[in-house]
Amino acid sequence: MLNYSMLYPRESVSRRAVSLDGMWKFCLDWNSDGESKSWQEGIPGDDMIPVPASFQDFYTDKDIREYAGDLWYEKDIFVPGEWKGKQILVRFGAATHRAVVYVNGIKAAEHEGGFLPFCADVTDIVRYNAYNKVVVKVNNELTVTNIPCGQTVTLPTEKKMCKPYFDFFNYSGLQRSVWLTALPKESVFDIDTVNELCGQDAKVSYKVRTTGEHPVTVELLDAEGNRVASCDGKEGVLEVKDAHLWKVRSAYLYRMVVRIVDEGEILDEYAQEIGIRTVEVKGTSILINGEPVYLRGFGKHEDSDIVGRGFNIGVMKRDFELMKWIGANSFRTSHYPYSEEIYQMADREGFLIIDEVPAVGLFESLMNFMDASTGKQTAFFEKETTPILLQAHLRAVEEMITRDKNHPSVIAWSLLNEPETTSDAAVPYFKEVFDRARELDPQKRPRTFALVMNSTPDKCKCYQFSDIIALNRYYGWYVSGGYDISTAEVLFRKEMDAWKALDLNKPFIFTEYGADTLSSEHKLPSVMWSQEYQAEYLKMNNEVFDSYDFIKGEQIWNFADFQTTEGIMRVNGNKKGVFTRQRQPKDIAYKLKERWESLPLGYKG
Ligand code: EVA
Repeated sequence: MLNYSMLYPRESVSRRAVSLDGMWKFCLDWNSDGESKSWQEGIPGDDMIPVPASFQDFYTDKDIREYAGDLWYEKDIFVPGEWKGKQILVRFGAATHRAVVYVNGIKAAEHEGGFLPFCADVTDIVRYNAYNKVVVKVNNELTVTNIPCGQTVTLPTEKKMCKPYFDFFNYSGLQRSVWLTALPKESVFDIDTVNELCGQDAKVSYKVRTTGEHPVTVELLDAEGNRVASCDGKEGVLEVKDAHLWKVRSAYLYRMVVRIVDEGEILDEYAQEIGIRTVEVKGTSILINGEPVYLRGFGKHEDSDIVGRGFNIGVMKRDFELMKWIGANSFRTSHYPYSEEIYQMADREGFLIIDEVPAVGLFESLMNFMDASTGKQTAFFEKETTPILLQAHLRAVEEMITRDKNHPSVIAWSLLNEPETTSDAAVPYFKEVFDRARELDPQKRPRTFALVMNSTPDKCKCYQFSDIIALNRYYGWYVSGGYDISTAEVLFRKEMDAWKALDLNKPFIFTEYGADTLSSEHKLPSVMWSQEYQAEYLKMNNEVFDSYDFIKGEQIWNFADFQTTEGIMRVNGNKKGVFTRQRQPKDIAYKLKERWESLPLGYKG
């Protein structure tokens, strides 16, 4: 059980939230001895850096961009005197990949895992009506005992270097917003909601956890602010007459107001938006509100120029505008849970999210995208350290589901990306992860994981855990690319026929397919890497998708070009974007728009 609340910071009659975003003092710890020099009391130098942002792309020195180790941040924060008697928290949207927080030199929190929020309870540490020094030691090294997996090596220069088992740059630092919050001593800690449709009406069952014993009341307000239902108690049912459903690309949000009351006095009030919708997998269909949907959209990244993986509110807005323009209805948060603001936007815009935990790189290879196509096996789950990895993985699943369970946009959990699945040792590991997700999710949403190329119907030992089978397939790129694309199609159909023969009676979706394409390259006739080839690749893949009625979605890899580790397979990053990294369309964007706008929502339903 988590010992801090995952609720997004919001103000109310009883709550205060002050943004700590902005410039923070910053320094690197080249000798890993910051603590012995008492940096927890204040860090040296006068460099400053923006938060939220990845630290890497601001500097001109390659040693800094590639730095692996501890990064130190510092900020003086003012705690108002009126907050005395409240619970005071410093809340980090994320610290990649692990952090220790000190306030006024005293250790206040420690967190492992780089893509989910945590709080430091500083109630007993802070001085009121005064400035307090927050120092954060973030570490960005990769290991096989935490997700995402990779190695950290020492070079002949004695500098450390991260070697990811995954295909995105190891951006790190304080990449999401930081808040200073004040909560009443007795506060709302967690909220569960479950929707049920009954004809025109709906029932929203809820469960509220608080930190005390006073009674709870709950109100549901419609989009105009009218009260449409209410209920007393920590558990209850809100009966909504003529419910306005949250639908795909046609969202409707209610406001759920939870109060802790003491004889008319409000001890705490927390309001969050919810959407009334159901999600279910039935046979080969994915049903939202009982109606079939065909997913069209993207695998994405949080990635942009200069700020790297740092949450960028402008890029978020642009991305949603592009997704609407192109006729997408969904995306996967490959390969880690995204910033909370992105889910809030998806809730408002009616996009469907497959929410992915950062379990990527569970396949021992520095070029897994290549090696998996060759059938390489790595016995990843047979390591001595696997039990430690599993604990970190389960913890991330718990944090993700607790954080995201009330978003109407979240329709499925992706519990791993491209793990090794061909050895028996993977099976018990998967079972624990999938069981835990089911247990934690009050809405019992479908669970899935993205199957790598070598997880074929004859070799994969884990697909049975998935409620939706999600395939990452690169026929025509890593397998038989270019003029050989007709071979790729034959192999692709052969694999799909084998899946069909298993008669799993489950929906299949493609969570990845794509071809690297340089926005500068045109060639007639096509060659690989040209925009013309990206179009041929798309056409072949679409024809295969359209030939199987159990295929219920396509999420192309990737929404935009993104940064990776440098290497012979990557041209200053992965270029499979439908849009450039600057969010301008490649030619293929127009073809996708044409296709996606012509596909009915319930295609093959
Ligand atoms: C690729 N293939 O090769 C992608 C990777 C991605 O970027 C994969 O899941 O199989 C991975 O991360 O372009």
